[in-house]
Amino acid sequence: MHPLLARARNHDRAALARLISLVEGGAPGSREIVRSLGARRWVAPGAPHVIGITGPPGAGKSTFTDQLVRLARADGERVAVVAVDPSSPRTGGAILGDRIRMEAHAEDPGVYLRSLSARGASGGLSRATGQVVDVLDAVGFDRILVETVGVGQGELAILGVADTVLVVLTPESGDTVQTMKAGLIEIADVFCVNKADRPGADALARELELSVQLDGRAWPAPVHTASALDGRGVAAVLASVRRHRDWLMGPGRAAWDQRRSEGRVETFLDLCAEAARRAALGSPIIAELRSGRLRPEDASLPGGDT
Ligand SMILES: Nc1nc2c(ncn2[C@@H]2O[C@H](COP(=O)(O)OP(=O)(O)OP(=O)(O)O)[C@@H](O)[C@H]2O)c(=O)[nH]1
Ligand SMILES: [Mg+2]
Repeated sequence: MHPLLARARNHDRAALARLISLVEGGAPGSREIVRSLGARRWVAPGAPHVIGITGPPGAGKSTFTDQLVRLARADGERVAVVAVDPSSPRTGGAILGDRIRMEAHAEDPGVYLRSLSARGASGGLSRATGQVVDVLDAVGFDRILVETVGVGQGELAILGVADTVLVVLTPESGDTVQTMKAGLIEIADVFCVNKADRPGADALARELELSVQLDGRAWPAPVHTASALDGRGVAAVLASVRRHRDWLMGPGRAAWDQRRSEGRVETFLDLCAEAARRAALGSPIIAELRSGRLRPEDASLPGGDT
């Protein structure tokens, strides 16, 4: 076992942070570490339970995540939070808010919060996310919450890593929902219309409910309204999230297998892309391109042109 992993398992946060940085950066040696982790999440659903939290910028994902952490801690679960690319596409304020929230848990060894940015992960952010989740899994966290900004394409990557996807919307998300409805229904295991203290939450929730019914998925995503700011409705959302996990462990096992099999392929493709990029950066072609002697469309690709 890697010495950092052994220390991280013994609740050494500094060791855990270093381990995550190694894996996040994707340095060649880190593959060996990931290989040795024996992450449980690839084998069977349930332990750990990986929850993806996605939704438009500013929907309240971080506030919601914080409430979920409090509830899960109250139940004695060890919880880790991975905030993926919190700086994008929004700026300063959100990160500062996340940092303040993180500090609130700094003294609690049962909570670990970490943000990952596209900058820290050379190449594939979704590769880095999955492998960081593997680290947290190997260290023994029961719930791993992964927050990503999305409603578009970004959140599709979360399917490769999350067991349960919670989509957080707001009453103002009506237009987004109109255009994205099919995509949302496809990825959401639980819906939450947050900021229900504002008008329009119930109408949006009813609309979503109708769409879920019409879609007829084997797991019809429950639709909730909540207010993360004061915690109202959050416990009901957590209950649905837990029910979804129970479903995956029983009748929904085939759906889980399907997601994991896609996750294996996606992770591999990310690793390939990263390796190709690293190899290309080390080749003389780069200098040719810089100087203008070569155009990108004329440079030969590793693995052959198509
Ligand atoms: N009125 C109201 N405001 C809320 C609620 N939940 C969160 N907010 C506010 O919405 C703003 C954004 O909250 P965040 O939790 O940072 O949202 P986010 O989705 O994580 O944002 P990004 O990570 O930047 O996409 C903050 O000012 C929160 O205080 C809610 O239930 N009601
Ligand atoms: Mg956030």
